[in-house]
Amino acid sequence: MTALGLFENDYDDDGFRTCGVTGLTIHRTAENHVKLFGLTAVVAMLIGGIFAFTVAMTRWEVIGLLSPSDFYTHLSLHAWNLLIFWMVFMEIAILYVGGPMILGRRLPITVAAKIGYLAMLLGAITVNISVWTASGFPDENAPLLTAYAPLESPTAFYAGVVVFILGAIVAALPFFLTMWRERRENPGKSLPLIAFGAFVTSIIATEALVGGLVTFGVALLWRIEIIEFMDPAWYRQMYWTIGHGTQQINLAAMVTVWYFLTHVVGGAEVVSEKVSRTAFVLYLFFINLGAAHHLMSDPVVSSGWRLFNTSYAFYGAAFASMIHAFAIPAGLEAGRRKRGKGGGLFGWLTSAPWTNPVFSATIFSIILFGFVGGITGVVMGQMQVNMTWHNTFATVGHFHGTVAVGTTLAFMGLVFFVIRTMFMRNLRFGRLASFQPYFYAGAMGIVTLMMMYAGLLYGVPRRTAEVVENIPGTEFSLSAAAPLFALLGIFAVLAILAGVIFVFVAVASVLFGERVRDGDNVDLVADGGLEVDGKPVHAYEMRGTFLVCLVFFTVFVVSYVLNWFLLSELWSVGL
Ligand code: HEM
Ligand SMILES: [Cu+2]
Repeated sequence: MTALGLFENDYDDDGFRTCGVTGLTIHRTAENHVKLFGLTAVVAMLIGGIFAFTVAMTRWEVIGLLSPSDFYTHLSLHAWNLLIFWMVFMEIAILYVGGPMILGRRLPITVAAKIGYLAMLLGAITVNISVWTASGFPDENAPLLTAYAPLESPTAFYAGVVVFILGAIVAALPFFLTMWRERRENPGKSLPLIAFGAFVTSIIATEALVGGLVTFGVALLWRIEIIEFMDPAWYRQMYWTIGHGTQQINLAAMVTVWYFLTHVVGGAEVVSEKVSRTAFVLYLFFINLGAAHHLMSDPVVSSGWRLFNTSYAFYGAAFASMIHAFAIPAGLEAGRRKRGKGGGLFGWLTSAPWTNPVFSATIFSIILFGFVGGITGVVMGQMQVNMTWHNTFATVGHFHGTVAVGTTLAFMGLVFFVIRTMFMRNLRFGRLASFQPYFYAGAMGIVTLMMMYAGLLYGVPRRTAEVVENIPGTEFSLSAAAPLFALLGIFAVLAILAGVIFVFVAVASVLFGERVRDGDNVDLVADGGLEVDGKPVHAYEMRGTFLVCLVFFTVFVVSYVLNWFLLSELWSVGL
């Protein structure tokens, strides 16, 4: 990699440089590790994306690419590579940005970062190989994302997961040490918002990873028969500490990236730091309780427990998301008006740098996460509606709304940003790069909606290779859903093509992009600059955002009502 010049930047004698775009003081150690984890994440995305193709072409039954047993192998690899490896490698990179880079410090104990990295890599490779080579029933099954006991998967699979989780914990240690040193050296100073967001993310991550270590550690012992009996209810409850917990890492990391990138490339300012910080604290206390939404049809937990966790406790987290949903566009509107880029109701938006893929990817992430993933999550996370959504394709639609358009787009924007400001390369195929977020957001947005409609309108189940043509042994026909699957298939191909373009542009730019010196990439900076004087930011109008929020709430209410209506029609509950 040194030969390719991937780790060469101009640092001073102490290993620091000042970034011409963000103004941050960056140390070589932090920067090199961000690059390493970021690049690896892109490779994981490529692998997961290949399986997106085979999985989608199977569910589009006209094509019917894979046999049912191969389908599970491919679906498992799709989920583990994208939801776990692509996201977690990126998230470690985000911790190093949010900690040492934002605070202008070096990355301490780099040996932990390297050991952690190697363990994560080893774990990820082991999981991939063990799932790919699993021989099948009875004790070598492809695990899907959940690997629910008592269904047995290969021993190496559990071991690989344990090693991966351990690696992620070790890789997070340098971040924690950075925070600890920062607090010790500057006891009275509050952390910048981005560092604060990264810190909250890291605590949520630790809970999830430790939970996962217990779950998969015990599962491994059970698989090698040191423990004789595995209680499926215990497993399910424990599993969701990581299964859902990793989604909360994704969420908190993504929101942190939103604040960061809208500021740097869009000129957003945080209107009220207190309010935004409070929202992060709410995540810290409430968001993990939302994991209970995965156990709503489990007989072992009481209705009171389910209701408390998925309604009352979960509202704490939903409320926090509403705060961010207002604060980020408001910060963008006020910040841009302050820079003289306002004008009318939406001038701050129309004048924004829409051809910059870092900006457009971030904004599409915010919009699609909010309108598609967020609303559906709150709707289906609530007990009654969940009973009818449960295990339908609509669930898959919901989480592609959150992770496949929401988080993935934000992280794609971040990768472009890292290429421009840390690899110091101009993007190759600039026009294609500008077009990529539009293409991916549009195509994947439609895929997500089709998934949702297939579940909501026809009750199509998830995780089965064949439904439209044939549900063995039943009279229940889902053939009416076939047109939706045709649309799903076509747009899935387009979305995957957009993913290919992303990987292609990213890799081509890192390897063959024109090298730039610091200062030559300032075109990225929001017009009007990062530092401007003027009235305090909250003194500027935010009426555009207000209108957008009203639209958001209207969609919310309509979705809510429609869900109750459509699903009760579908299942004829109580008749
Ligand atoms: C072009 C992009 C993508 C397409 C076309 C796609 C398509 C699909 C399809 C058709 C399923 C199968 C659902 C079923 O039969 O139950 C699926 C499952 C899944 N996808 Fe994707 N997906 C894409 C991107 C992503 C991304 C970016 C992520 C995560 C970051 C992701 C995470 C998952 C997960 C976790 C599952 C469920 C696995 C399970 O049930 O255990 N997908 N996807
Ligand atoms: Cu969840």
